[in-house]
Order: sequence, then C-alpha cells, then structure tokens
Amino acid sequence: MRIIRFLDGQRKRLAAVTDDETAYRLPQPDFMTLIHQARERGISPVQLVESAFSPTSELAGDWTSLHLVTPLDAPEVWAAGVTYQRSREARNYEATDGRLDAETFYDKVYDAERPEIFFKSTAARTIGPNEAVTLRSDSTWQIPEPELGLVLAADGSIVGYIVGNDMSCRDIEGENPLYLPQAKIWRNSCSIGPAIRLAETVQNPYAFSIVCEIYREGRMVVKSQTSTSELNRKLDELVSFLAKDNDLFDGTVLLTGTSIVPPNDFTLEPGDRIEISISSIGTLVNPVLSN
Ligand code: DO4
Ligand code: MG
Repeated sequence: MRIIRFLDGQRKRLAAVTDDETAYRLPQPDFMTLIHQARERGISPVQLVESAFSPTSELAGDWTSLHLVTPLDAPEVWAAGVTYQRSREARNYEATDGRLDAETFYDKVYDAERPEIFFKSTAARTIGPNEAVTLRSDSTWQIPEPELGLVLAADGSIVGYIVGNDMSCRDIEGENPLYLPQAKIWRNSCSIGPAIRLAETVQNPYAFSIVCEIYREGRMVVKSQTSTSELNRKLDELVSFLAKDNDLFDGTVLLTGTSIVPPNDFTLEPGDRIEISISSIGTLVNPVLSN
C-alpha cells in the first residue's frame, strides 16, 4: 500500500492511496496525518485506510498520470554515505585521481562503527516527481544518486519508504571532503517521490531492487541496477545514529546511500531525464536543467 499526493483542478494538494494503477482519494490531507490518526486510534495505518475505504473515491485513470507532488513535506532530509561498496570505490576514484593504492577516509568510514550522515535538504528545498533537478554552474562532473529513503516519525520509527535522488558533484567532493555541503546542497539538488510505501506492508527492506535510467535526446545513456541487499549497514543502525542527541521531526527523510554510480566519464547535461525506480514503491522521474 502506497500513499501519494497530487494537485486537483483547483491546485489543492490531496492525498490518495494506491496498490496498483488505481488510486483512491483519502480523507486525510497527507501521509503524516494518516500515521497520527492511526496511532491515536490504536490501529495500523493500513487498518485505518481500509476502515474508511470507499470505492466512490476512485480517481480516474492511472495514478502516474495525476499531477503528482512530493508525497510529504519532509521538514528535513538527511543522507547516509558510503553505505555500499560501489559508493566507496567511486569516491576513492574521485578523491585520488584514480590512484587507488592508499587507504582513504572513505575506506575508514565504510568500516567504522559510526556511519557518515549529513544534512541534505529542507521541505522548501526538496522537489518532487517531474520537477527539474538543476546542475551547479561551478561543477563539470555531476550525477544523480538513486537511494532508498526512510520516512521517520519523531520517535525514530520507520513509517514508510520512498525513492530519493541525492544529486552530487563528484569534482567538488573529490577536490576536498570539506566541500561536501557544496557538493551536495544547491537549488533543486534533492528530489523525493513519487509514493510512500507504508512500512508495515514491507516484509524485507533489504530486498528492494533499485534501477536508474538516464535518457539523453530520447536515448538511454545510463542503466544500472542494484539491491538494498548490498547495504553494508542496517537501517535501524543508520536511524539510531541520526537520532543520537538529535531532535527528529515527524516526516523526516533519511536517504540511505547510493550503490549506483554512472561510469567515471559520465556527467549529467541539461535536457537529460533521470528515472529512478524502486520495486513496489515507484519511479521518480526528474528532468535536468541548468541553473
Ligand atoms: O561521502 C560522501 C557522500 C556519500 C553519499 O552520498 C553516498 O554514498 O550516497
Ligand atoms: Mg548519496
């Protein structure tokens, strides 16, 4: 069961639930309200949706053709890094100009007890399905980072799963790790959507498949696939480090790191289209524009 949000004819944001192509309007305005109402009634979010289900709330057409927006206003988006071997290798390459002989801080953080967790975005900065991610004007090596996102309640519980794109500048990060915030945060550098899969409907979050496709002038120029089974960390472990002596807000999103890095000679260009799919959650589509 997945929760989406869309704009109606009056440009009002409404929530809906979907299992396949068909979506049904929800009485709740958004995902976190659904979670709270379920908790107040002592039932699960799925039970709450089912108890209020009405076939008359069916929306016309396939839900992917609705005017989708971010499925929630995540007050903060955080991101974990170097949680997959592929990310470690790619970062070692960009930080050492391809001389892969010495141990780097990426090797150290991959094996350390404490994971890398960094601040990525706020609600006002985060974009949703079909909105354009933009390229930094002072970087010549930019890629999407397709990541599984955890939707968290203020108590740290994982209440949903979402698709995320942690856009990154490989040249800026590779020049100096202290430039990480600039390599990660700029206008429209964080996208989430198109749906939130309710956590209680996911049996094994280490079995999501993640696929990234990048199109240029209608032609696919990158296709890569991975699985969350490759994660070097446990999801609860990442959440516990994020929550340590820190306030979490309802609807905080934690991106769990990338295992997909396009070939080293690839950089995004204006006009490209990025499609990131996570099994049973959906496909997050974003065109690419310059800044
Ligand atoms: O170490 C820098 C960022 C890592 C990251 O974003 C990732 O592995 O996904
Ligand atoms: Mg990342």
